[in-house]
Amino acid sequence: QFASVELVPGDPILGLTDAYNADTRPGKVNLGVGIYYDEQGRIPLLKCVEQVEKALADAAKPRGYLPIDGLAAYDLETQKLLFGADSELLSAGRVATSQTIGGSGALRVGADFLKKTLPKARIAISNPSWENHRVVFGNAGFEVSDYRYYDPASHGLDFDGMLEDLGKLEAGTVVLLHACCHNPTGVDLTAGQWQQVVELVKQRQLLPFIDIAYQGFDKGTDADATAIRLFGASGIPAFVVASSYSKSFSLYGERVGALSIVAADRDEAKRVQSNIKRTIRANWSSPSTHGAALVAGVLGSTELRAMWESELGEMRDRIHRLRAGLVSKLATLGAPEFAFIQQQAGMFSYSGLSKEQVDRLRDQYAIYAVGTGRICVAALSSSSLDRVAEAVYAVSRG
Ligand code: PLP
Ligand code: TYF
Repeated sequence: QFASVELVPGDPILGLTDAYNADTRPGKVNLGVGIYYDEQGRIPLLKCVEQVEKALADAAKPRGYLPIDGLAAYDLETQKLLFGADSELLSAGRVATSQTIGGSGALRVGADFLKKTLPKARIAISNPSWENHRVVFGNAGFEVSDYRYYDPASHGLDFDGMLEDLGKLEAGTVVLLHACCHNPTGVDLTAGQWQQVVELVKQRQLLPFIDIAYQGFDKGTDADATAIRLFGASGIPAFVVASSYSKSFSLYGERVGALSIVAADRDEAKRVQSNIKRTIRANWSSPSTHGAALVAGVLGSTELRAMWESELGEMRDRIHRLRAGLVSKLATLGAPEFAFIQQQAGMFSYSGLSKEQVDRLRDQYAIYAVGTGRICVAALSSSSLDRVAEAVYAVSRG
């Protein structure tokens, strides 16, 4: 039956972790996968999460199914975090939110819904983007194009190119935007640039699809949602948000995400939600209970929410310190040209290293990075930083 099935390549980023795990060299460093590690090289278990977890265990309950669109308290808290607790979109009932299997599930269900509702629409993603964007929207039947984004010469944003490319898209085209902490480049828009994008999107009647997987990892939970807040205030009739708590709650394996669709009014939002539920039913039927209970438990408590903001702030500050440390060490070694790493935001940096240099990092120094030169700054530690800087310096000069 399956004789003609061919072997397809695995995920290149997850494949790096396999190679790293099999590496027996001491001092090896994995800067491949997008995971935040603490100083001890562990994935943190946030104290706020642990408290809710203990309370849940003490009051252990039977596990019925959740509704198709998830835990109501989770959806509500998610809306407030994304759009702002005092958002007029929320008081007007214009946002339809569903709990999803991670941010990935939100992208997939959002893509399926859009394909069904707007079968002729195309999608444009940034060049480069998270590789899964192309895969998910392609599998949902979309023709995927890209708009200019990263400028290799400045290691920053090609904003003119971005505006020019967005300005050429047909009305009704879906535009995938990273709200903050762009994966893979670490290059973000300023609030002023976002406002220009909002105006262009409005004028060209494009449909924004905002992916926010790192809220709180650059400036803070509100500032990192600037794009959502500006689109929310813009008066456009519709946009989509796929969000993830994988990183911000350090709950990767719990698969906690959400899809929020902004509609023109309360009635339209209800009709949209009924369709989203049908799409979810055809995918995973209903989401899982535990992760959502953890997040809702934290966000629903004033005290635990403050604790979360503080723990998230510690992760954010530490990433900023690691960026500064890497840049300063490289400058001391004689490579001041890496200063741009401090301008980039979030877990990732496009280091500017070539595929060949990345290969040398791995072969000669047991340092793993993605072939595109993407490094996960959040996987450095004060103990690995000097070694990484020295290796980066060496391959950049060799
Ligand atoms: N979107 C972006 C830009 C990401 O980088 C990621 C995860 O790496 C996701 C979405 C998906 O997140 P999740 O692990 O919650 O599915
Ligand atoms: O590092 C990255 O960009 C991601 C990591 O279900 C990842 O590809 C891994 C597994 C997953 C989602 C994201």
